Amino acid sequence: MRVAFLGLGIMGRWMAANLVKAGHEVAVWNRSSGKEVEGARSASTPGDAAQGVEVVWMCVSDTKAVESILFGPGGAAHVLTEGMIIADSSTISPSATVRFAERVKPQGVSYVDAPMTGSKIAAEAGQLIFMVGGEESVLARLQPLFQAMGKQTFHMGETGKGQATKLVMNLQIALIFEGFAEALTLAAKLGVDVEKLLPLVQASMVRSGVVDYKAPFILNRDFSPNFPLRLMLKDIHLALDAAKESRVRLPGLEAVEEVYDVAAEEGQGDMDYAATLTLLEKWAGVEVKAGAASTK
Ligand code: NA7
Repeated sequence: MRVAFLGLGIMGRWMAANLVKAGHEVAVWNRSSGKEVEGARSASTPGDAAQGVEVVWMCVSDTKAVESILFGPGGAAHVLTEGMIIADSSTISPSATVRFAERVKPQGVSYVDAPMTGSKIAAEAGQLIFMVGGEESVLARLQPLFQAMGKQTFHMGETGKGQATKLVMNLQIALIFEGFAEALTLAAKLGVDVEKLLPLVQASMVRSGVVDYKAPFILNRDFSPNFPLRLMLKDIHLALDAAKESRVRLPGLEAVEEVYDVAAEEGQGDMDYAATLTLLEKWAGVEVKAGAASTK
């Protein structure tokens, strides 16, 4: 298929590369220059990338970024033609997604929200899991692209439901990781060896994919970004906004938001969200270390 891929960040560059690898004709665009994908045409604007394609796929930071690459100067919406599909793998506001879809509908353009789970490693391996909102027939047309970038696609309902689902998924990741990080911090303070604790966690009902994924990074003190803290904080804000719009209270997530706010203020925004552990450690005066629990 002819695809425009907009946004070559941590996730997007691998997704676009996998589309090229699968034999699709890809034009890429990124806001800042110097990011390219081998085998893809580098376009000068989102509109230039979208010229004459069947699908415009986006993967940028936030709601404002999506709005600007679609509707801003040089945006993709200016060159859309009947029958084209817009697919958005950014994590953004569900209500804004519905508004964007309504804006392009008169041009005969279908809009699918397709945020994903699985971080950098899954993007690189083409093993992402997509949660998708949109019409069944449009999803069917996108199957070759989903297959090139991911391993599973879950159809959650009409446009906007993919984003709503993503927020409730990341709400759980943030709360599960916070529980794990707080447990490790208290364990260190109480003198429980983390290397003895982890096999117990894995053998018990406490076990989770989040713990499986994050524990090795924590033991290596590797907080380089697989999923940057600033993006998890953005998703926490999106979930709290959606909760407010629908009059739902989320006291646990509100508490976690404060931890992320402080961590971001302390300059950890570009580190992995697992770096929130170091803030808990600082407050407790301990460091979680393999082999021994030491007091700083
Ligand atoms: P990254 O690695 O932070 O990449 C973000 C991308 O979004 C990157 O290409 C940015 O361009 C682009 N961006 C950010 N703001 C804008 C604006 N205003 N206009 C156009 N492009 C913009 O994020 P990930 O790849 O990890 O994640 C992408 C999304 O998937 C995000 O919603 C996650 O929550 C899930 P830059 O290179 O900075 O010029």
